[in-house]
Amino acid sequence: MSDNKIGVLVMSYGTPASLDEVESYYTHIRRGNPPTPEMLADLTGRYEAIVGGVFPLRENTDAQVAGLQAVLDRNAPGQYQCYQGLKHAVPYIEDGVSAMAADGIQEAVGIVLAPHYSVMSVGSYIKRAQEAAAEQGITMRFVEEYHLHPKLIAALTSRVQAGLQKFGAQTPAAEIKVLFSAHSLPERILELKDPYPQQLLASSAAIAEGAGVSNWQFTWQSAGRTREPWLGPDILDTLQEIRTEGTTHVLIAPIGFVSDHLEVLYDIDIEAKDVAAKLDLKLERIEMLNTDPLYMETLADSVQSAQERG
Ligand code: FEC
Repeated sequence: MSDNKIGVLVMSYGTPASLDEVESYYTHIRRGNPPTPEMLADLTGRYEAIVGGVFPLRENTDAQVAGLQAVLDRNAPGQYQCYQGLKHAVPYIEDGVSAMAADGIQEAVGIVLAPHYSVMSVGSYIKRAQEAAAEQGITMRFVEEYHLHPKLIAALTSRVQAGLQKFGAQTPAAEIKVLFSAHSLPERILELKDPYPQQLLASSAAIAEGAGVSNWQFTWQSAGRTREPWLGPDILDTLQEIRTEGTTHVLIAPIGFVSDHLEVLYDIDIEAKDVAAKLDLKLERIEMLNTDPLYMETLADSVQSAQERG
């Protein structure tokens, strides 16, 4: 079908299709090591707690891929064809590359639905896609990051502004602490001079400036349950700390994520809210990007620039 179309491999984390698949999904995340029964029960419980076991990430990823395709079709009719490749669920990254090959695609651009680069996150998606593309004889280029794309920053800035309104007109913005957050990673990324922490701080600063917010800080969330140390401070400790310092209102902006999924709907909306309630801290969260038109344009611009750069 190709007619020299350029493939676009849109990569995302992946989620189980049903509660029955949580164990195999968790085993995949743990690089083939099955979780203990306690770990499995804990994760299953978290999925059950968010909207009764429905897995919103799958639908959101589908909608984001369709949204990106629509913008590419508008910008460059007939030139690009999107494919999905997931890190921990079907269709895996390798399946997406095989689908491109089956359609006769010879050239492709890869992009991850995560704006900040770490060798352990985006870098690992790219490595798998690159290896699969080499096997299939597809030439691939990659978007490594888009954390300061002006349209992404504009979309997040307006979400922070809307989030501040959630506390009501009687709460002055200066009384609200904005906590930007992202998925923690093992501390050893620091030895690798990984750009991830700096990129997250750069996005946070740009959004805070755009929204006119001076009372903000950055914190980590959702650290994995492994033996090695993960980047901190963790959001649950940060909530405690800012409360001790006198903060009464907090707006969480999970800018490392682009979708409603477990790490937001459970880790923020249930776990962090519960801690905040015990601390008598009013907590709100910004809306996630999902298919925000500015986010879709950020992805399309990034794909087209990578292709044009060659
Ligand atoms: O909604 C869903 O079904 C999926 C939610 C989800 C997202 C997500 C994003 C990231 N992760 C990243 C790194 C790690 C590392 C480990 C790890 C573990 C888990 C577990 C679950 C999980 N992650 Fe995830 N992650 C999501 C879900 N993640 C479930 C396993 C249980 C747990 O620890 O909570 C540790 C692996 C190990 O054991 O060695 C590392 C990074 C991101 C953000 C970038 C991206 O989206 O790729 C980085 C969404």
